[in-house]
Amino acid sequence: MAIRPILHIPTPCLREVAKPVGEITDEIKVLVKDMFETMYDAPGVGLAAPQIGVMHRVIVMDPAGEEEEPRPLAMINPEIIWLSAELRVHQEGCLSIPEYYEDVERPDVCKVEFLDEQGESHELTCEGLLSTIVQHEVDHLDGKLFIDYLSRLKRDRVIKKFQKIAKRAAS
Ligand code: GNR
Ligand code: NI
Repeated sequence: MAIRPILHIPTPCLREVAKPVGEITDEIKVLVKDMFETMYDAPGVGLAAPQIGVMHRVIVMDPAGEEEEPRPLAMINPEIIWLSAELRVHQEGCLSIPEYYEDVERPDVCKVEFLDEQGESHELTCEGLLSTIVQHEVDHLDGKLFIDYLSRLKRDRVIKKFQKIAKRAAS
């Protein structure tokens, strides 16, 4: 197992669409293990494969609080098949946009269909924090980030800040 480096904006692959997983090979199983290790090390409550530069439709999550038992959840080829009309605001952050947090309004409840690591198909109704995380992670698979839901002013400001950081690191 390995902790893999997490990419930050403006890395281009964070804006690309990830490809569906065909066969669940050993390579995919190692990817899932590495993603859990990377997520728990960060620490974060979710991670999408593009955040470590792998353009496959794989996400991992753990919505458990610090005092609770871990609840690891891995989804391959997740598809959101239903969203509630009712919306809810959660404060979001992203490991690819470190130390930046803003409120985002999203559907309160979602239903997601996905494959587990054994290739078994599941349907799960998600509420609360898990619903937010699932929607945030599935967005990553489509090159979308939570800052895309903010005002242009806020989004441009945070993008500029990270562009400067990247330039400084490259020089
Ligand atoms: O660790 C994370 N916390 C979080 C908080 C609110 C809404 C979404 C998230 S996901 C984030 C980890 C991450 O960047 N996943 O892609
Ligand atoms: Ni994120």
